Amino acid sequence: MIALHVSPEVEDALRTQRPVVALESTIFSNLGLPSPANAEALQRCIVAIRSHGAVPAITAVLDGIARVGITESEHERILGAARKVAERDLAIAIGERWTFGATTVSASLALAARTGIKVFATGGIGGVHRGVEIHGDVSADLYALARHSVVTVSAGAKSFLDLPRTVELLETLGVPVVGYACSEFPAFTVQSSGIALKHRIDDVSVLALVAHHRLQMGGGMLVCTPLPTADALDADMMNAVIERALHAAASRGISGPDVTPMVLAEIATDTSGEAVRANLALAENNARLAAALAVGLTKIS
Ligand code: PSU
Ligand code: MN
Repeated sequence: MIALHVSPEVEDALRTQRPVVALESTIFSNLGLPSPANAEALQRCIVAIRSHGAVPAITAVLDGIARVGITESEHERILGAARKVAERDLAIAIGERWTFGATTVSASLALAARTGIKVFATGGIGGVHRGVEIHGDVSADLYALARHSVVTVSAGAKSFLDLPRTVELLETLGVPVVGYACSEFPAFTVQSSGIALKHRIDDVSVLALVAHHRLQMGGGMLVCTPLPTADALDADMMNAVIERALHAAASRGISGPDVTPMVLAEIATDTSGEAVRANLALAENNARLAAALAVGLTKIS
């Protein structure tokens, strides 16, 4: 058993079978979003979850303790300088007593599963990086999605990834991918990647039933929803920005876990904040759907 602390509020909600939505902390840290947009993102996600009557459970490693659910007075710490904690890093962050380890999707799923939380919301999951045939970089998020019995809600995967390969690998790993009110895999700040999804569900209560059965079988599931039209960015514009950002990362010799934070920062600067605004909107939108799904799940079990 790992050193894991669940907040009294989250523990109480789980014990009384009320809806809980887990959140990662990388997106809210200095690795995910620039300040002060990160504080706004955190606030909007929490409000979206609470307004549905669900309880938010932010995951992080604070002072060497894996945490699920943090108090409002600790939110400030989530917005600060972080070291990235993927699932493989959890034991290291605990053993070495890291001050603030920001959990990625994979680490959050591991903690959520261990705690008994069924629904998790993020912005966009990690996936197969472009140029994988050269460097082999594939996010551990995909394997965590397959292994942990938690439903993830996201706006697809980050658009600077190789999205066709990401969708293929999810299939190989046996992860059901369902579009909520969309027929194509979303591309993060862009509404669609053009990749057709096998499954589309428009009704949250049906989605909850599907999620229920999947969780019973063991293993996770990905529910995708595109960001609202008003906040979406143009695909051609974003592609040009992404090309530049990836080129900048490569020419500085950035690799491994440092790629995602660096590329996100480049894109933020290059779009003069437009991508950040879209990122906030999609994170909030995902949190809202995740809360509705968590509520739907409590009505089944
Ligand atoms: N999506 C965002 N912002 C982020 C990330 C995703 O909008 O900061 C983070 C998530 O924590 C995700 C991680 O799990 O990037 C993936 O990193 P990598 O590609 O190194 O696996
Ligand atoms: Mn990687």
